[in-house]
Amino acid sequence: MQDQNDRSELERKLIVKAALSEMPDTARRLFLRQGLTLGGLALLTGCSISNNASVANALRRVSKFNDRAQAWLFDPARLAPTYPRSMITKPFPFNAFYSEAQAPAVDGATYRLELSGLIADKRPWTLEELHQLPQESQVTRHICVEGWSAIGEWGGVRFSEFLRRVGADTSAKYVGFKCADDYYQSIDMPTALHPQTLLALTYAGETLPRKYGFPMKLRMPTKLGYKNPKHIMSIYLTNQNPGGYWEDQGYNWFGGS
Ligand SMILES: Nc1nc2c(c(=O)[nH]1)N[C@H]1C(S)=C(S)[C@@H](COP(=O)(O)O)O[C@H]1N2
Ligand SMILES: [Mo]
Repeated sequence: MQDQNDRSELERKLIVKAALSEMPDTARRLFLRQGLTLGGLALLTGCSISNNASVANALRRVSKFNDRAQAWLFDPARLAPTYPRSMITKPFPFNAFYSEAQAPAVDGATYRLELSGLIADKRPWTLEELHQLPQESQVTRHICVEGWSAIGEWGGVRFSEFLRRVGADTSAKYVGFKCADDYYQSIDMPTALHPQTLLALTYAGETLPRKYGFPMKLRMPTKLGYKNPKHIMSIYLTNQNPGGYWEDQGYNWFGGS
């Protein structure tokens, strides 16, 4: 069996670097201060790091640990920064796992938002009904892990208010989302209830354009771009983590920004 001591200095550095990149800023600073070593990573994850499979496993554990650390560090009362309208990025970038022309075209007239899981009133919602709820707007920064960020203006219904109206069991751990494309997402309940988490129906004061998620997206300035599902068709509450499109390919699940 290859011992961690047999690894080259370069290899050790690369593994530690990969582990660090899985950690949120706060945890990273803490581990850097304590001098994270390969041995430290083994201790932290309780995994041996003797071969490539065990290294992958250790990194997955760091990501899970990262979820717990981020959830622990998440302050439900702390607001993400907001910006003046003059700072809005124009044009606001489009991003998806396909090109802009392939964005799903949802028919707003027949649209019904489906609700399921731990929710008392599962009656589906028309777009018109969602527009009749109290609306608010925010100018916040969207940060994509692909290396860009942009400031935009979204308007819509405070998600906590929507959850209250439908009799959601807010002791449930997760809120899951299914989209009109093959995208799916899920978030933790504290983020769902955060005051800046919006069921967004507009962009820049206009009906949410198709490319940005018509008829409705979830906008959370406290989370990275990929956590913000566009074209939401159904919402469900559950205690089983539903995962997410990118998370199930290795991205960190909590995805705080
Ligand atoms: N339905 C759906 N939602 C999605 C995605 C997607 O491919 N499909 N991509 C995510 C990613 S990675 C980003 S950065 C943002 C991009 O949103 P935008 O087009 O409004 O900039 O949408 C997120 N939500
Ligand atoms: Mo993204």
